[in-house]
Amino acid sequence: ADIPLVSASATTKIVPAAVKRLPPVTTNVPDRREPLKGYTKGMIKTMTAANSIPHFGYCDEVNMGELVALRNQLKKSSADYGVKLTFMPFFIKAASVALTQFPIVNSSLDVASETILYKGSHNIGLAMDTKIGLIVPNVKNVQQLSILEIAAELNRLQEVGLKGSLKTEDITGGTFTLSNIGSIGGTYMKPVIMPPEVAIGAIGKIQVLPRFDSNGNVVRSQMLNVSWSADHRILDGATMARFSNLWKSYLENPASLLLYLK
Ligand code: CAO
Repeated sequence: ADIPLVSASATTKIVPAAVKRLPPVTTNVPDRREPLKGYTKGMIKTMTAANSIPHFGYCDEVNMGELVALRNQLKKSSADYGVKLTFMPFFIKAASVALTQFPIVNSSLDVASETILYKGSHNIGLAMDTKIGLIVPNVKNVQQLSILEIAAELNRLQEVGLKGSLKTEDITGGTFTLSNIGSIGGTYMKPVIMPPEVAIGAIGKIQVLPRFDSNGNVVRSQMLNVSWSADHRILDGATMARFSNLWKSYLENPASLLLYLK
């Protein structure tokens, strides 16, 4: 049987009929000015600062077949604990294990003191789409957490985030960010780094596509795209490619992650 890859809402076709009420027909809509507030104000500040970072991009695709099957197996056990298990906890844990090998991807550049600060904690941020705008809470100390614990913390952040009541500690202290736009749609993206971090990854939607297996046969494959942006002042393409290869290897062979779980 086909495994559902995205929620019904994410796969629902967008048809004009979905717009319940026709917009009023008028050619005379006056301009409207609205004061900036809340998270939008914060986003202006952060993204303007991000603009001073020389970004470079690196993209790849990941075969999600094994992870899709594994998550399906584990969903029920997680639900027994009242925890919803999506792909995010795996993306986050795989990133943390890969960051252990590439600490510079989890660092900050201090231009004034000409130093690089390697962060001990993997506080992995996730871009979250809420009614009040984009917010980026982070899961603290992912290096110490099981996948179930990450999932539980994500559930909490999502619940509190959707209510608009995240605490300052939830949205500060991030050291690396992932943006799963794939829960909405899309393949590639051009994510913007959250200063003082030095890298961010954007994840597209899992798609069923034809790919060749090792025997040269075309097989039905569940493919996911990742788009990294990194600070080219201290990171180079080769480092990001190696980091991405490692992250990808944990997702393509999720059993290999077991070796590093605490
Ligand atoms: N491909 C396929 N399916 C995906 C998917 C992907 N990339 N990402 C999520 N899904 C699935 C989930 O597994 C879940 O499926 P089930 O219902 O079968 O369990 C379903 O879609 C809904 O997931 P979710 O969105 O509730 O949870 P999540 O942990 O995957 O993602 C969050 C959480 C907060 C990252 C997401 O809700 C969100 O806000 N994404 C948007 C991020 C964004 O706006 N980025 C842009 C920032 S720059 O402007």
